[in-house]
Amino acid sequence: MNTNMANSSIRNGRLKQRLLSLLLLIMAIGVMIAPGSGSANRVLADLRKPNVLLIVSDDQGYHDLGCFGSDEIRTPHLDRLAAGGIRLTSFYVTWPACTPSRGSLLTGRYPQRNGIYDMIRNEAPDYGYQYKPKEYEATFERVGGMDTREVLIPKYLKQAGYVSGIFGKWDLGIHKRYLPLARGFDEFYGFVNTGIDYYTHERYGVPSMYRNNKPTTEDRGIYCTTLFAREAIRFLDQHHEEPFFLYVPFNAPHSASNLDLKIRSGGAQAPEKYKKMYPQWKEEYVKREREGKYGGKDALVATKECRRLRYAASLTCMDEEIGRMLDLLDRYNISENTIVIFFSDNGGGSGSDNSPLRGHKGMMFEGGKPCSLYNPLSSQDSGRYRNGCIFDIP
Ligand SMILES: [Ca+2]
Repeated sequence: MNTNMANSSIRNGRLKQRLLSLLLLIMAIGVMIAPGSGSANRVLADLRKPNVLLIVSDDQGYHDLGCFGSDEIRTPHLDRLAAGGIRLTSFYVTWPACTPSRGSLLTGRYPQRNGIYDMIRNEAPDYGYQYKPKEYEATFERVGGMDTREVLIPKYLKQAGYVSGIFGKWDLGIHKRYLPLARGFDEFYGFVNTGIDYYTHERYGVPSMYRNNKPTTEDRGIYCTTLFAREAIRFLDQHHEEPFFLYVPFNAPHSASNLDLKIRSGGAQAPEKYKKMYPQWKEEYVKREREGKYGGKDALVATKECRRLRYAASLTCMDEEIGRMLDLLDRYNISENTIVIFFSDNGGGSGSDNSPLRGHKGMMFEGGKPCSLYNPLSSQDSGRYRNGCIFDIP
């Protein structure tokens, strides 16, 4: 074993101890206070069950929050969360891309153990191909999903009397047996595939939004970050008097999954209101000078500055919606009893600033490799941590 491999092995060993401690904590809440499971539970029975608000961004760069050093992107509400909680500056996920990272998040298990060790998606649209309807139905994106023997967090929490909701990106299979309601969640509104257009809610032309177990186009045309927050706030209005697990996996600031090269090349999408907050960057498109993977010569593609603008605006919009959720916890006087966790599912993608880490989403370097990805996370924990602490142990 050479030095690099030995270091990698040591890192992986450390990861085993620390990687999913956060998730185990959440699961432990469910197991420890489940009724009828031991004397410790009787002691804990009188304690007020903490709520959990778990917010995940998508392909966000390590450096792209004010509280993580950005002087370019406005994220005042996440900065507020960090100021009142802990910044975990060496937080790791299990994989440098969406699906396996989320599979591990919800099971507390490594990808190679829970079976989701690659993306549940079709690669053909990457080359400009649009499936015919019947053809599409037989693709992996339509038939793949997490093994139904895997037990997800909400199922543990249900034993402890929790109500659970997910509003946003699911990404673990679209058959009914794979959808959130079959995995322990009580409510679901969001998209089932790994990426969509923020306004049409389609993945390369295929509708992807669901309410519970049924596809829906009821909100087509409305910016999806706003929709996911709307549903999360409705859930809080309805369930703030009982213990809840609220999972809000935004797709922001992930690139839009649209076959139109002008949209796709621009990365994320954002409402005009937020783009106007960044007048230093122009939303410009230029003609492509040569044939490329995603389109022919002369097709319009976004400039790097344009991608940065759209990315930043989508992030600030998400931050504002998170602020509304945090405000609501205060209004219902449950902030002190709610664990709030925020992090990105993997390293930064298009338009992001992943410094000072090397590499980005999809890479095996610190900026993107499995088991060694740094991600921003802030946790506000029942008043025990109030000083904006930094926790830098992997
Ligand atoms: Ca991702």
